[in-house]
Amino acid sequence: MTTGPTYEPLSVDTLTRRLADVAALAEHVGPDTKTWQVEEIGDGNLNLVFRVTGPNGQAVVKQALPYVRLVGDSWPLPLYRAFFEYHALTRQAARDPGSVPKVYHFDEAQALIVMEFLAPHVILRRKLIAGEYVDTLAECLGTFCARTAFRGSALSMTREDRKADVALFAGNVEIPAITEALVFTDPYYDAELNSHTAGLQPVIATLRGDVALKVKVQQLLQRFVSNTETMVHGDLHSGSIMSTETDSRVIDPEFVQYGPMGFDIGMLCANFLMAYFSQPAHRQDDLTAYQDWVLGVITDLCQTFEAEFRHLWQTERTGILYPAAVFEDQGHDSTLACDAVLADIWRDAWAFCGIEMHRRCLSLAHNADFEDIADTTLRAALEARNLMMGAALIHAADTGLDAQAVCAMAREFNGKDIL
Ligand code: SR1
Ligand code: MG
Repeated sequence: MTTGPTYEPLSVDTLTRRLADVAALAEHVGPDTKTWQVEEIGDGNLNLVFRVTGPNGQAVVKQALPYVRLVGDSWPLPLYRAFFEYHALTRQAARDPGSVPKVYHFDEAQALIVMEFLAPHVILRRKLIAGEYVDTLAECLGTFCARTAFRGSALSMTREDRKADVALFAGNVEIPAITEALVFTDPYYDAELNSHTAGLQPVIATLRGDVALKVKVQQLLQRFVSNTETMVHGDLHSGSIMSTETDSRVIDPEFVQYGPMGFDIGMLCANFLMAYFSQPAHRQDDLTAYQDWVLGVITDLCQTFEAEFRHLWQTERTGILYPAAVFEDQGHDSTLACDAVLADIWRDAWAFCGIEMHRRCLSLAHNADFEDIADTTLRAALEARNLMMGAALIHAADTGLDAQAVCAMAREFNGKDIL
C-alpha cells in the first residue's frame, strides 16, 4: 500500500506498512521492509521526523503535523509547509550544491518528504553547547547565505523565474506569520504565549519602554513582510544546521519566503552570539578559548559572505538589477554599487540579529543554549547581557556596523553585570 490521498500522520508502527511502496525509500534503506527499523527522532517544534534504517542505509521521513507540535492541536498549522519546504530544498540545492540534504521523494497529500539522513552530523546547537569545534563552519554557512541570497534575487534570476517564484512562495502565509508574531511582535508586549526567566523583569521593562527601539523593530517587520529581495531560509538558527567536525549542512527551510537579503545571515549571527553569551554556564575550562572561537566564526562567516557575494556580483550579475549595460559596458566599475547593496544587507542583518536575540529569551520557543541552564539566577544574568546587546544592535544597525565592531560589542556586554 502506498500513501493514500487522505492525510494521516505516520507513527513508528505504521510507517513501514504505509511507505513500503515508496521506491526511493526502499532504494536507500533496503528492499526488504521486514528489515526496516523506524525511530521517531524529531526534537523540533513542529513536525514528525523518523529515521528509517535498513541493510542498505538510512533515510529521514519528515512529515508535517496539522498543528504546532510544541503547543498542541489548539494551534492549527497548515500541512502545506511540507510543499514549501520541498520547493525550498530544491532551490537551495541548485543555488549552493551540497549544502542541504538530498530529497528522495515528496508526497504532497501526506505532507511528507523522504530525504538524506545526514551522518554523522548532529544539530549544531548541541555542539555549541558542548563546546565542540567545527572546522569550515563559517565557510560553509557564509557561502550558503551569500549564494542563496544572490542567486535567489533579481541580481541573478530571470524576470519570469523570479515572478513565478515570488508568487509561488507568497502562498506560504501561516508559517512566516509565526515569525511575524513570535520574533517581531510578542517580545515587545505581554503576549499570551511569552515566558521569561525570573529576574529579567527590569530588562524587559527597559526594552518595552524604549519606544525608539520598538519603532525600529516595526520598521524591520515592515521590511520582512514587504521586501521580496530573495528567497530566504526564514529560520536559520543553530538548530537548523547539522555539522560534523568538518562539514555543515542546512536543514528545515519550511519558513521559506521571499524576504530581505540580510535576514538569514542576521538570524544566524544572533544564534552564534547567544551561544557566546551562554557559554559561562556550560564550561569553565577553555571558556575564553571557546568564546573567542565563536566570535571568530561570526567574523569569518561575515567575511565569507561578503567575499562570495562580491564574487557573484562580478561573475553572475545577469538579472534585472545593476545591468552591465549601465556599468561595465560603459567602462564603469560597479564596485560602488555592490558596496551600497552590501551596506543595506548589513544594516538589515544587524537589526534582525538583535531582534532574534530578544525573541529567544522573551517569547515562545526559547533556545537550549539558555534553557539548559538550570541555575536561573545565572541564566537571567547571561540572558540580560544578550538582551541588552540585542537592543544596542537594533539601535546601531544603521551606523555602518561591521562584524569586528559587533564582536567588540559582544566582549563588552559579556563583562557587564546588568541585573
Ligand atoms: C511555534 S514554532 C516556534 C519556533 O520554532 C521554529 O523553529 C521557529 O524558529 C519558530 O519561531
Ligand atoms: Mg525548524
